[in-house]
Amino acid sequence: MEEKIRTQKLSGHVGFDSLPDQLVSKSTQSGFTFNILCIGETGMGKSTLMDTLFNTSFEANPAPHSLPSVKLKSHTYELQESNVRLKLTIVDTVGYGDQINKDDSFTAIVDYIDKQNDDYLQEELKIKRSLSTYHDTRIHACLYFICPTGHGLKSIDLVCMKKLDSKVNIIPVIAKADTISKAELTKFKQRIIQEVKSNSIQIYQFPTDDDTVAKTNTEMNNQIPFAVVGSTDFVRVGNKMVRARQYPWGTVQVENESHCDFTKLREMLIRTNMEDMREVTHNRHYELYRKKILETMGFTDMSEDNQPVSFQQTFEIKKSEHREELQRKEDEMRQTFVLRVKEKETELKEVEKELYTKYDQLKRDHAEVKKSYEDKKKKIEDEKAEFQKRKQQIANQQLSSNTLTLGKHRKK
Ligand SMILES: Nc1nc2c(ncn2[C@@H]2O[C@H](COP(=O)(O)OP(=O)(O)O)[C@@H](O)[C@H]2O)c(=O)[nH]1
Ligand SMILES: [Mg+2]
Repeated sequence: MEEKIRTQKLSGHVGFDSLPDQLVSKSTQSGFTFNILCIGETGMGKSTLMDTLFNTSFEANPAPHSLPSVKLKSHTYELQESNVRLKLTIVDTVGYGDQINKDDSFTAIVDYIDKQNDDYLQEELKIKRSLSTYHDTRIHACLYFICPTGHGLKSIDLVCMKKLDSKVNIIPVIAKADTISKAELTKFKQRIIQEVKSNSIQIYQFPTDDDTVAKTNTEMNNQIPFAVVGSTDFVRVGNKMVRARQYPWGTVQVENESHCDFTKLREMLIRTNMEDMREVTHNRHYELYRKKILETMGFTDMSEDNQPVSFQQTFEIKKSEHREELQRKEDEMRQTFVLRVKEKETELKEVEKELYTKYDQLKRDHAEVKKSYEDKKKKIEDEKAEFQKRKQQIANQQLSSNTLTLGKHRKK
């Protein structure tokens, strides 16, 4: 059914033209959150660049080079500029690229990003949600620090960016750009862009659909990756103190556009597209994560016959499937049990039979032995009787011969 919507004219001022102002006032009151992930080898200037970007000094301790694995460390800061409050989280990849085997340098990073998305999803799925006060830690911008080798990307860079490109807004930057010459830098940028394209890595594109920023954003999109320089030192230029790096042959001013692209990065990241990155994170990257998780949990919007399925229906189907599965498992277990009992029974019967046969044999053996003993005993007794008889006979014979001899004497 097509819904017809009519355009209606108002005959006087109503007041809902204040809606954008209401929105501004409400957002200002609740404050903003922005989370940056810095990926790059130790000593690549990540911490320095963060200090330079937000014009403050965040943390002091530099990370060591000897960690056995990559760890992600996050720090959250409350910043305020005029009446706007920003809760900024900076996540650092400590130990990135320091191991001999760099094969899974990206795993810890992928896990971290997924975990932040999962935390948000769990909050969304709660019965009692508090999303308005929830501290959203999903990564809005991922600055990838490229080593200024002049030789193109390393394999660790390509692998890591490829793994992350559907999960986060990647903004590649050439770190320590003051260490590479101007001519080399142009070639280096071209090579990086070409490698990113040939590996079909999706890096974040500044939005060009809003007319007010379309022109600058298009221009800036063509200048990626920005070659940046960071510094914690200040140098007097004219009557102003500016962030700079001093060398024996001259000074590199961080905010000087002819020295490096730092101001472009700041303009794009903070002043023009911060909100877009927050939106893209929520609408694209988080949405993709959420879709994947809900699908693996078995939820779907459309059934196999292309009918819309509600959450409730899927839940019911899953429940009955689960119940059937349980029943099936129970039956299976019961059958196995009966089978095992039968097996044991036959086994026992077999043993019993064997025992009986053995017993019979023993009985027979015993009877035989007994019989042979009795035979022997009888034989001995017979011999004994014979012996007694013979003994008697001999005694009798002796007696009669003695009597005879005595009679002869008397006759003499
Ligand atoms: N030449 C140059 N050195 C830098 C730059 N940024 C930082 N450094 C230096 O590199 C070293 C490591 O910087 P750090 O910010 O601690 O690196 P992280 O380990 O990536 O956080 C420090 O001595 C910085 O002064 C840069 O843009 N150019
Ligand atoms: Mg650091």
